[in-house]
Amino acid sequence: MKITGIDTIPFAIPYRKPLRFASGEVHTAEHVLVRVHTDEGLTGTAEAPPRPYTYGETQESIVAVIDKIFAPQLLGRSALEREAVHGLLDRTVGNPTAKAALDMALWDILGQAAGLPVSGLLGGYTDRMRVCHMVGFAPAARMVAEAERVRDTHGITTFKVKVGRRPYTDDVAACRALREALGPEAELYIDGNRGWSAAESARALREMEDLGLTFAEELCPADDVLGRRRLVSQSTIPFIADESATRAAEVTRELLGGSATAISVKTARTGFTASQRVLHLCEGLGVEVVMGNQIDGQIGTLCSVAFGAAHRSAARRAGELSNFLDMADDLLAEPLIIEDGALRVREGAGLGIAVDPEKLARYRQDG
Ligand code: MUC
Ligand code: MG
Repeated sequence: MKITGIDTIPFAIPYRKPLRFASGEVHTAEHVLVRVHTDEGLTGTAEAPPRPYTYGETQESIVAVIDKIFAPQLLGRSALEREAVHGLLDRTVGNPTAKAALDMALWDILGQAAGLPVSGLLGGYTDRMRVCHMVGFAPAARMVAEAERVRDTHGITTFKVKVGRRPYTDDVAACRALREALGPEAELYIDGNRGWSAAESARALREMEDLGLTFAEELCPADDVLGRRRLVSQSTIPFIADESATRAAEVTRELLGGSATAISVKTARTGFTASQRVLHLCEGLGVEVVMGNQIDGQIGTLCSVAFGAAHRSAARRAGELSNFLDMADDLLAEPLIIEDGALRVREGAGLGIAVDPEKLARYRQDG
């Protein structure tokens, strides 16, 4: 099962409604479709979403690092030897979503070769995940209207609310409006993308104490080491590390350093192989995980739910799996559907990703 070719296809699909958060905003999904071909005629597929404000990658850098460094290393290697492949990829630092897309495409090939779904190969815990919707910055009334629409249309009752604006009291008011509108049965947590200082975060958490938040994520920078440690030690709810803990070693550092007490797992940055390491590390250390969203399209979301549903500890919480709903279109031939607040794993061998050739032709940017 030798790797004979790797395609990197940049594509752009506009968002109907941009997503805004403290570290950036997304108006168009400018992602890279990654396809790995083998000599036995199998093709593994995944997508890489550039997030310069989180990892420093761009669409161009993802294409370049795969075409110029990773593809020459991998061509001719067995698609089934993931450890050997990662040994080669890890000679290059950084570039997490480029590496993750290659990893997931290799798992897709493995599943197809075995005639089994990847989610089953990874663990097969369940066939679906409850969905959490991420609500971006907008005036409070618009955030409430979005959450109510998503709840009424898709049955979603868990919401991650973007915070980190100044003054922080605007975000406190938005969270309060969401709690009042959605009632006690809705689950709410917040993500600051490092927008506040530790002191602002502490004040905001204190003022939201009665809102019954489940988690707080990345409210202030992890680089403010002592401030963040003090905040986390005072917090009465688990504090999720997302962009401060993007690899297993960083997870260990943030948790043991007292800068986080829960972890966001994102297949977009750790694929399946390294996501399993992060997940098992968290299980061993006794901290909760949440399946996070890298503002994934439908292909990325399919990968995320395949991984989350495969594992008991990842399926416990609702996964952030719904932001593709705001995209004007997507590449999948058969669109994902969220029903009764849940998203199902796709059946069939591999990841079950079938790209619509007409849509790919319409949205690809490489002529
Ligand atoms: C999130 O959880 O932070 C926004 C920036 C990023 O890297 O991911 C998104 C969502
Ligand atoms: Mg986050």
